[in-house]
Amino acid sequence: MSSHTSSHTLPDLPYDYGDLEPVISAEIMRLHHTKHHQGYVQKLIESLEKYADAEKRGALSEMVALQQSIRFNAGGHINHTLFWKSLCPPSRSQGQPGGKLAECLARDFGSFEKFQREFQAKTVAIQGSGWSWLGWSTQKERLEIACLPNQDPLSTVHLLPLFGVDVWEHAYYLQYQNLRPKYVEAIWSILDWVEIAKRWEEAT
Ligand code: MN3
Repeated sequence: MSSHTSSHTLPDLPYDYGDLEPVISAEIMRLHHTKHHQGYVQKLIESLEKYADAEKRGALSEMVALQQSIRFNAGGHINHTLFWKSLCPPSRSQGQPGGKLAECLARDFGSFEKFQREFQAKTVAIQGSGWSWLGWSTQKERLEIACLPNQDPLSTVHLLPLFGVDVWEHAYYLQYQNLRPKYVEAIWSILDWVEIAKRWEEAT
């Protein structure tokens, strides 16, 4: 394995699997991290190795054929790495942001509650598997909500991700079954706004 591809590894969680209960069960967290996220990392490494090999041989059609797998698995790795870091135990969550991020959310959405309602509605309405995000547009200098299918990372729509909600069924089905709105509603109480604000301040 080349040093280039072996740098992609499953990150440790900043808390234990059971720490997000009762919002997300330990069982979901363990499977999501050690099976799903690990799977994206593994397939990303394999696809990048095949790509490097095809590139060495100048095999353009093989390179193009590998791009979908790289997009999907790299997206999965990027998205989940951000997801884990944006969450925290309910006892540590601040409920809503403070400081400049709170001001910017109020400027761009009217109020935190209006942002929350819009985010909730758009997230619940995603068809099939995907993610919803709060992102920062460097070009427009404003906060935006974006919903993307599959594992497409926010960079594909030229936004910097601040936090995302995974609405693949593997993220909630064992606990919430078909009730995606209940899962999305509950996730507000485990967002780490200090971490999210830090990410935004680094981006702006
Ligand atoms: Mn997932």
